Amino acid sequence: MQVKKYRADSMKEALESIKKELGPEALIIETRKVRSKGILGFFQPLKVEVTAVLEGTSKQLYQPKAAEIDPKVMENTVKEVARLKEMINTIKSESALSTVIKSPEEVLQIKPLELIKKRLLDTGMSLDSVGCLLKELIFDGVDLYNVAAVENGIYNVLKKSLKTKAPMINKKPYLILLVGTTGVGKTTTIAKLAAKYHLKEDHKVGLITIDTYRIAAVEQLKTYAEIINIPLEVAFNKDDYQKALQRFKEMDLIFVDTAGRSQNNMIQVGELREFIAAQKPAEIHLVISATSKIDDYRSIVAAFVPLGVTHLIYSKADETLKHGALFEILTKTQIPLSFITTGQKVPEDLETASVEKVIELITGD
Ligand SMILES: Nc1nc2c(ncn2[C@@H]2O[C@H](COP(=O)(O)OP(=O)(O)OP(=O)(O)O)[C@@H](O)[C@H]2O)c(=O)[nH]1
Ligand SMILES: [Mg+2]
Repeated sequence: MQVKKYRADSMKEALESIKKELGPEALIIETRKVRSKGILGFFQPLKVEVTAVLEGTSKQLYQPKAAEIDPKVMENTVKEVARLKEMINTIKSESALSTVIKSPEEVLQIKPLELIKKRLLDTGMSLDSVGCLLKELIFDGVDLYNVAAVENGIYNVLKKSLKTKAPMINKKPYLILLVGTTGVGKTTTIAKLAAKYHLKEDHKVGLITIDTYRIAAVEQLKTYAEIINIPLEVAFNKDDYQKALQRFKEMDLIFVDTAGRSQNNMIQVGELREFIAAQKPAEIHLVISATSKIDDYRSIVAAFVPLGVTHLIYSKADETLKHGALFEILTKTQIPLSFITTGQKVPEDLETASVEKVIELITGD
């Protein structure tokens, strides 16, 4: 009896080599997916390893002499035997394959996957998204039995699904609007951004507020503008707004603070549209708070994105440990994240978004 292991890129290739070397009588006794040895093997796709045996006795079977058999019968028998052999080989290769490709239910019972699924669900990510991430691991050929490989695989899948982008500032004046629901941190974030771009990066920055519904709102931004030492214009209507823009035409950057709008009040959201139509901003950043509920994110995105949102800002990241919803929003909207805010302190609690930081937030690592 001859036993031999064959490694190939696919089951088909392995079976062809077996057939060529051992002949069609060879039996397949084991198939498994293996990784090439060494550190480089980790980055290679998995290979198929098939163990085949050839029974020595099969060659000594009784062979009738040609003369003992009617030639027609013989011809038919040879054809029939060939057909049966082919059938058996197909069945063998299919059953061999089925040990490699498992059903989704079985796949999820593999320990490292079960663990990572639980961890991702704990972040607040939806079952749907977790399923998609795990499916990507399988497509990427990750060794699902190896905890480190699964963790590394998840990192890579997250990395390719998430997008971040800082403001471009490629023309003058570069007009950026911050929009969002009430109390998410728009005004505080504008103060942090103004300090970053004026004090740290030496840009000429002007602030305009169109949030004139509350005296306190204007006072709040005025205080920040005075501390940072940059000009602030208050616009009660579109006319004021255009005049303010005109006064700031020599600025490098203009940030516009808007009133908090309920995503459920389309009239309020519509008022914003009028200002946007009066002067098309270079960028519109939608501020979403880490403390919102997942259902709220959906309606917020649905109400604000049609205004022409170009970036997302994730605020109040310090107020929760669960950031799975951020993955949902970024992947569903495909809008890049520009900044993350991590506290009430102006200007320090602001971070320029990076994919690594987002992954760190989501996975808690
Ligand atoms: N913990 C935490 N609090 C924040 C953060 N950003 C803002 N806040 C606080 O959230 C509250 C509301 O912030 P604002 O900047 O006034 O929010 P807004 O979106 O301008 O609110 P409206 O103009 O009323 O819609 C304030 O108490 C801020 O100090 C943050 O990143 N983390
Ligand atoms: Mg405000």
